[in-house]
Amino acid sequence: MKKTALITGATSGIGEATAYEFAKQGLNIIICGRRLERLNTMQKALSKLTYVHILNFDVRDKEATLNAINNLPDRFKQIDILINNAGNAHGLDPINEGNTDDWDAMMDINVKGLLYVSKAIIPQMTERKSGHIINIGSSAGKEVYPKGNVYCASKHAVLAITEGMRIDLNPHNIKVSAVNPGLVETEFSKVRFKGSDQANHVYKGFKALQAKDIAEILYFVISRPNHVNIADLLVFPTAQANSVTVKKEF
Ligand code: NDP
Ligand code: 8X3
Repeated sequence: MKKTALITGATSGIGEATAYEFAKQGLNIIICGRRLERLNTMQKALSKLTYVHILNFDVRDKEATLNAINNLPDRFKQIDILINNAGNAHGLDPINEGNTDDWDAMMDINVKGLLYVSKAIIPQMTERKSGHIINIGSSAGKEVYPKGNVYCASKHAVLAITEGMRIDLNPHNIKVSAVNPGLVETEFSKVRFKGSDQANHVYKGFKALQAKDIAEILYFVISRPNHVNIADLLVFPTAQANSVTVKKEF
């Protein structure tokens, strides 16, 4: 039987590319996000390849999240793979100048949103004694860089939650993985810099990772044999050595 994957943050970047990759590989997919128009367009395109269901909710809204996932149609009720990808950075400021709305957004979406989605899906996995949860962390979850403060904290939290999940879900035969990318050229910087021109410079002068690169890695991670769990994976563009060392040529 075809497996079903639920992908949060599927309306752009890594999540969107993952939806295309998984559909191409024949998985049924549930694509989630706030921008309904994009979800509709994707559903139209991807339905040619597989069964696609849309869930339109904000991961910050606990009730909406639980309701959406608890009321899936029969064909999509069994979720075999959860890709916890929804998230963003909001702002890049020294801690003394940080905006509290940005802090709220990052902790509420990247950390609490991931927990709400997981809370809605884990019970069916523990009951079946199978499933795979992949949390999209970041190199920012492994090291802190200047002005990254709260975004880095949110991704450090994702890594801690991933490790906690792996321990607690171990008796239930559930795989838990973290995939931690470095610089990926998506809408990430547009969101971080709130549409300002700064976003246009982030990926200049080197070849950044593309969303498709991460999508292909995610398919590799989910397609290992039952006894193999890729627990933690860090991936940089070749030009990047760590969060602050990037070889740029202009
Ligand atoms: P994008 O901005 O392209 O995608 C972010 C996705 O998250 C969108 O689909 C967006 O959908 C969704 N999202 C954001 N806020 C919410 C919310 N409140 N409720 C529901 N969905 C939400 O960025 P990326 O693809 O780059 O980011 C995906 C993940 O990868 C994030 O967790 C990010 O932290 C992580 N990451 C990114 C890196 C990069 O360099 N780009 C590197 C390392 C990790 P919508 O707005 O429609 O709701
Ligand atoms: C995104 C990568 O370096 O912009 O998580 O924080 S970075």
